[in-house]
Amino acid sequence: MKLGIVGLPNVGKSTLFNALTSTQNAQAANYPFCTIEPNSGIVPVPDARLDKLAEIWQTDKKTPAIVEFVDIAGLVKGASQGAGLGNKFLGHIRECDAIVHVVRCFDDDNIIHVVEDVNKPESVDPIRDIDAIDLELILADLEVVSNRLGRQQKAAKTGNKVAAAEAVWLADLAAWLEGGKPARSFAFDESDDAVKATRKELGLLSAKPVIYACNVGEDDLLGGLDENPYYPLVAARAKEENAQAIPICAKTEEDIAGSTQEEKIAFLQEMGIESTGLDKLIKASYELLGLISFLTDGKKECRAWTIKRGTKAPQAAGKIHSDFERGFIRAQVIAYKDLEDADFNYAAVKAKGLQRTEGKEYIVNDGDVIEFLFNV
Ligand SMILES: Nc1nc2c(ncn2[C@@H]2O[C@H](COP(=O)(O)OP(=O)(O)OP(=O)(O)O)[C@@H](O)[C@H]2O)c(=O)[nH]1
Ligand SMILES: [Mg+2]
Repeated sequence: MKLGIVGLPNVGKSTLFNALTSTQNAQAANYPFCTIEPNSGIVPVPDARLDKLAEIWQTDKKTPAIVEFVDIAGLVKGASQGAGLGNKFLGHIRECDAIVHVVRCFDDDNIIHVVEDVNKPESVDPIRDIDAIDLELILADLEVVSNRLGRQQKAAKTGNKVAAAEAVWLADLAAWLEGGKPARSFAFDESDDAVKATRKELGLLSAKPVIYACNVGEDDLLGGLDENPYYPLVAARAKEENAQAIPICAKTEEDIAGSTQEEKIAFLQEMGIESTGLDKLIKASYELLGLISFLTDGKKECRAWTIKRGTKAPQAAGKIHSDFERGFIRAQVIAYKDLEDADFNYAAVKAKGLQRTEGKEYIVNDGDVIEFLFNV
């Protein structure tokens, strides 16, 4: 599961990516840093619950959940027709499960802003910019959908009923995209397995879930963004789309990424903010992918494990070891919140009956602290 960092050229995508990945480098975590490609990096997911458990247990090893980000080169208007670096980069987006759309929300005359033509600088206008990127994704999708529609219409003429049924909704989808609307807001018939399968096969770019990362100026974070005219526009747009807009100053984040945790906390206190935009962005990205964490704890290791929301106990156990899934007997579960409320007094939690015994059908919740019993 990975997120592609997408946006117009020069809006701060690589700056954000560097901040994301060098945080990881600086953190000297207990698992190897993993650069899959130069433009792809694994980033630990901040989790205060895991930090607390590690502290309580004085654990030897703390292993956070991770999420992968890919820094994709800037798209310009016309990319779907091959302009700029064009289709190659649309291909990179296709391989991602979700999109972090970086939108320029800072003023700086020294940083050229281009939407269409590298030789034609433009003003900062986040909504126009979002539309420009969206349009490229939509046009790329329209091509994919139209091709398939053509094929299915042909097949329908030879009496293929399945193709005929598909052609009906593909035509609706094509009209939707032609209207400039992204596939993510199209009403796919989710109850129909054939529709779901085709949807997956199409790999539509504009259907991918999105988070807007609003790259604000260095001074904007002070004073709670009151001075920034652009962020509210993106926030409103995101709201319409049921998406999130997260303000972030990529440059500042990059500057402090190499600092120690203590230095960062001091810096944030000075700024009067709780956590950096980067932390929020990573957490929101993880959620956007439909991922949650369950926790295992102990002196040897405290660890956050990644599962898809809705995963049942045996499959969650299988993340730790396939034997755990195969020989699953039951799970001993404490909700993190219950531990916290009891001041991490495990005996008290158990005495209150808050350690639950769960079986094969149990759907694991975010923040469950679990011990699996198995037999192979
Ligand atoms: N003032 C200011 N400048 C920024 C900020 N974020 C990035 N920049 C500057 O903008 C320029 C472009 O940043 P990049 O991160 O390379 O932009 P990009 O989106 O990766 O660009 P392409 O890969 O060319 O599409 C650099 O000179 C950055 O220092 C910011 O928050 N404020
Ligand atoms: Mg870049």
